[in-house]
Parts: sequence; C-alpha cells; structure tokens
Amino acid sequence: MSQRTQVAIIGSGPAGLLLGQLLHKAGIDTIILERHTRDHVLGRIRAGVLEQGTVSLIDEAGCGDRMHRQGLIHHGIELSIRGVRHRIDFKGLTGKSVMVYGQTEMTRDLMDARSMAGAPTVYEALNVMPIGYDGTRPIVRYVEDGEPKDIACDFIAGCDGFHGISRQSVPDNAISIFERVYPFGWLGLLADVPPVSPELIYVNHERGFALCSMRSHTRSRYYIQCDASEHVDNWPDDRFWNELRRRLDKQAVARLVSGPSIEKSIAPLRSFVAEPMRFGRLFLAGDAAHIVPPTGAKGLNLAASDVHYLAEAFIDHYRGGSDKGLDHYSPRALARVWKAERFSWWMTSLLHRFPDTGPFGQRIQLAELDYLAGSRAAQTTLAENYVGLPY
Ligand code: RFL
Ligand code: PHB
Repeated sequence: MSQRTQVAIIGSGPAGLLLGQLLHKAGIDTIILERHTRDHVLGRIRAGVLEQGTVSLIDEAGCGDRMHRQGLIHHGIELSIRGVRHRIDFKGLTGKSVMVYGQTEMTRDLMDARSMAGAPTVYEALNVMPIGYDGTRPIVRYVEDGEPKDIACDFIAGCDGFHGISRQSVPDNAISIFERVYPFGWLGLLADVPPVSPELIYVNHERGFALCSMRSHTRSRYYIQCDASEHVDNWPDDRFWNELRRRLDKQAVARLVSGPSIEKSIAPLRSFVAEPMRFGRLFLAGDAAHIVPPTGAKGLNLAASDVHYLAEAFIDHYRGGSDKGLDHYSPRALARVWKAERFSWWMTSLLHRFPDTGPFGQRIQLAELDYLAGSRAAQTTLAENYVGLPY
C-alpha cells in the first residue's frame, strides 16, 4: 500500500514527537514510524533536566501545561567536593534557570497532543528503511502487521536515536564519525522517596562519581558511576544505597531516604558526533546524529535544539519557498552540538574516576574543582553552559 506525506519522521522519541508537533502547528503533514510500542517508549527512564529553550519549544508545540504545573524550577546545582558542598547559582550568574521534568512525562504529553491532533503514528513499524533521499522523491519503506508498505514524501527526518536505521543507511564514504567511549557507566535507580536535597548534587568522590537528582518532591533519581562491564543484577537495592551513602557528604547521608527501586538500569557513557547531519532529503536530529555523556544533562536538550532548527527550515521551505534553512541546517546544528559535546566531556572529566586518573590526575581534578568553588568567572562558565547556550 502506498501513502503520502510531506515529512516522514522515523522515531517517536522526544526529537520525532517535538518535530511532529511543531510541523503540525504550522500545517505541515507528518507520519511518524516507531519500531516499538507506545508503552515501551514510555517505559524508558532517561533525562530529567530541561533548558529554558527546550521548555519554550514545548510551549510552542502547545504541550507545556502539565510541565508548568508539575515541573520543578531549579535556580542552581550543588557540587560535592571532598565531602563539602558548593552551590552554583545559575539564576544569579546567568539570570536563567532549568526545569526538572522527566523525559518520560514530556514524551507522554507530546504523544497525547499528537493523538488529539489526529496526526498518525505507526507503532511497531518493522524493517523501516529510508530510500531514494539523494533524489527528489524519497520513500520510507516498512512492514506493518506483516504487510510491506511505502510512504512517499518530500523529506525524511531521521529521529531514530543512536541505534536507528537513518544514520546507518548512509554510505560510509558520505559520513564522518567522531567518537569517545568512556570506560565506565552510570547505574541509575528510581524510587518513590523524597529527594535528599532541593537541588541536584553532583558528587566527585574517590570511589567514583554520584548524582542526586529527582523527578518530583516524592520521586528521586540517583546515579553512581560503575564499571562499564557491570551488570544490574549484581546491584540489589541495598548494595546501591550503601554505595551511594559512601560517596555523599555527611549532611546528605543523614537526610537520605532510601526505599525500593521502581527502575534500575546501567547506561554506558559515550561522546559521538556524525557529520554532516543532512544527506540530500534525509535530515538527522537528536541521538541519531550525536550522543553526549549524561553528566551535563544535554542529550535531550540537544535533540530539542536540532528540532528547533529543522522545524524552522521546513516551515520556511513550505511557507516562503526559501531553502536557506534546509541548506544551513547541518552546520547550524553542529555548531551548537559541538559546544554541548565539549561541555559534557568536560563535566565528565572533572567529576569521574578514570582508570588512569592516578594520584596526579586526582589532584588536578581537585585543583580545578577548588578553582570553580572560588571563582565567579569559572562558575559563570559552568552555569552558562548548563542552562543552555543560545540557539
Ligand atoms: P530516542 O529517545 O532514542 O528516540 C528514538 C526513537 O526511535 C525509535 N527507533 C526506530 N523507529 C523506527 N525504526 C527504527 N529502525 C528505529 N530505531 C529506533 C526508538 O525506538 C525511539 O523511540 O532519541 P531522541 O528522540 O533523539 O531523544 C534523545 C534523548 O532520548 C537522549 O538524548 C537522552 O535521553 C539521553 N540520555 C540522557 N540525557 C540527559 O540529558 N540526561 C540523562 O539522564 C540521560 N539518560 C539518556 C539517558 C540516554 C539513554 N540511552 C540512549 C540508552 C539514559 C539512557 C539509558
Ligand atoms: C536525571 O535526573 O536523570 C539527570 C539529571 C542530570 C543529569 C543527568 C541525569 O546530568
């Protein structure tokens, strides 16, 4: 069976859904193809911190009501260094704040808005394949309920994440890959217990990095650095809570409320950029084109800034007939991507134990953290990047 749309979107993560909603608002037709079920997509526990730019885009997409009611505005973060906490005052240093609102909730809001708008999403779309994007008549081929189907379209948006088919469909000689894989992962635990502190605490500790985050006043998200080869089955809840306690400062240990996990998983850490982000009529956005280690809370926010540039480009194309935005999409997005890559790599290097950190490396980390704790200029640099560089 053959169908037609203006923009075929592969992937119904935050990038694909946000793009679909912004295009829908502008009267541009889309079909989203998603490999998994809706429940599977909503079951993934990932990012939790939204930059103001991301919040504005969600508003622009008409999906911000619940986020503004339930999201928590954070004006700063804390760094725990040798058991002493230092606050980075985002609001005071940059005039900006961030919003703590789970990716799962944002995804649900975008999915609900898409259903309300009657815009089509095909879940469990198998063997999805973007074809012919070098020419003028691209097609996306897939299998639904055992039936082969085609979508004819003007453009394809590859929003299918790091393991997606869009980037993989590009010939090796047309793409350059820049990558660093870190020798550790993050073991994350979600529990219905009140957060240990009103703001996030990023911990540098000799036993490894830890992060105290949250989803609400009653739901906490904690992470500890673990070996890349660790398996989550080796980490019963008690072992997790005990290890976390060993890395926290005394005051945090006294206030920490533990409880049964409702989710526990290990995420590998990687920096990755594919260049360019456009191949004829195929445009990559979000994790399909780049990955950052989660230390700077940038993954989801970068997906949003790509989508901002891409939606604007499609809207200009259809409204005004100008293709400037489409032509500039890749360099424009990559300029912001690389700055977030640098920041995420820097935060990761500053806060984690590496196998080769050694006593010298440890002293250098502590000197840099001491400098941060005492220098308004250094704090401003961190704050400006964390709250998000301008689009
Ligand atoms: P997503 O969210 O991966 O969505 C891609 C969607 O495409 C679908 N898909 C396909 N559909 C059809 N055909 C195919 N062949 C397909 N292949 C894949 C997938 O099922 C999925 O639904 O990418 P998107 O939209 O670019 O969004 C990016 C964000 O999800 C990502 O940057 C962040 O979640 C990264 N990230 C984190 N970022 C943070 O800022 N803070 C975090 O704490 C944080 N934790 C994480 C993370 C990413 C993780 N991953 C990717 C494993 C924890 C994990 C475990
Ligand atoms: C989270 O809440 O999941 C989270 C927050 C900040 C990060 C990474 C993850 O840097």
